[in-house]
Amino acid sequence: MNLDNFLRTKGTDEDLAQLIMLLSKQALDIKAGFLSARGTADTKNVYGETQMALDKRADEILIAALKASRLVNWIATEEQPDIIEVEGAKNPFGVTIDPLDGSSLIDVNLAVGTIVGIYPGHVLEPGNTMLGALYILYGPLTTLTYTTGSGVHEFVMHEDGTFTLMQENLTIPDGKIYAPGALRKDYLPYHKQFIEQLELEGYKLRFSGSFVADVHQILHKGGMFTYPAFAGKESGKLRLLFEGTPLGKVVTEAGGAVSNGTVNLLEVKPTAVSNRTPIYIGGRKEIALIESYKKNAGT
Ligand code: AFP
Repeated sequence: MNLDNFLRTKGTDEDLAQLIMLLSKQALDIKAGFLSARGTADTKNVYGETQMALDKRADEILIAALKASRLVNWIATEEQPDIIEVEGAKNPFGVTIDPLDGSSLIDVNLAVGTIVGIYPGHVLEPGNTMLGALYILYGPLTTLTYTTGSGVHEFVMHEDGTFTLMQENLTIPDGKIYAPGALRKDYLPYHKQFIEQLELEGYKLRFSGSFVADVHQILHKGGMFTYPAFAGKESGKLRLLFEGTPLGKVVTEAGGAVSNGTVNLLEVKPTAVSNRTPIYIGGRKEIALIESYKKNAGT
């Protein structure tokens, strides 16, 4: 079944379904850039990071499509310093977009992806107010995984850019994969204890440098991903709005959990689009374990 029909069959709100379709239709164009827009751009993003040419291209493609469609009122992207307000928007929706997560891996041909969070209004709200979230993963296959709060569903892209259903109602299984970001020498004590416990239990290391690809693997195979707070960077590295909450929503809807080590990440109200956060995402068991270690450490 194609994505359009599936959204209809599921009784998805029409405006929301239109938005998901619009986003899905940009994947082919973005993917074409992997061949044509290689290398770095001569610019830096809000975080002072050098942008890849494809980061910029994906950002431009998505913003242009959203503006032209007028399907959303607010657009926040990791590549833009300010939230964009769309003139004459038909819907009050807000979207957060990481146009190309893991872009440092483009050069070495590893999987990267586009991450989108969809809000009923402005985006500076806790993740649990989201209407839905999705990610498009550009790997050997291009897949789109979305939730609007009734299951997590995965689609595969064909040569003409259309998506058909691969798997309905994905649920995160029990599994023993761990994907730990940051340098071990900088681990805080409670985090070190947590990682050592997973290693004792035989968890296998899988960390690619692309959050969206690593979380996708964990969604299918179980376990957990973390980019923690660490010595010198207590707020962590990943972005709350562009990475943490959208994938947190997907994993939570698939029966998993997401936390900053203390509370459910979806309950955190952002103060700025640039907010960073420590993150633990994956199986409920693993997330409960880190929260208990952190609590016991009194931090
Ligand atoms: P980029 O999109 O700039 O490549 O950042 C990727 C990322 O935010 C996330 O996708 C990775 O999990 C994480 O950074 C990797 O960080 P390290 O390079 O510090 O391992």
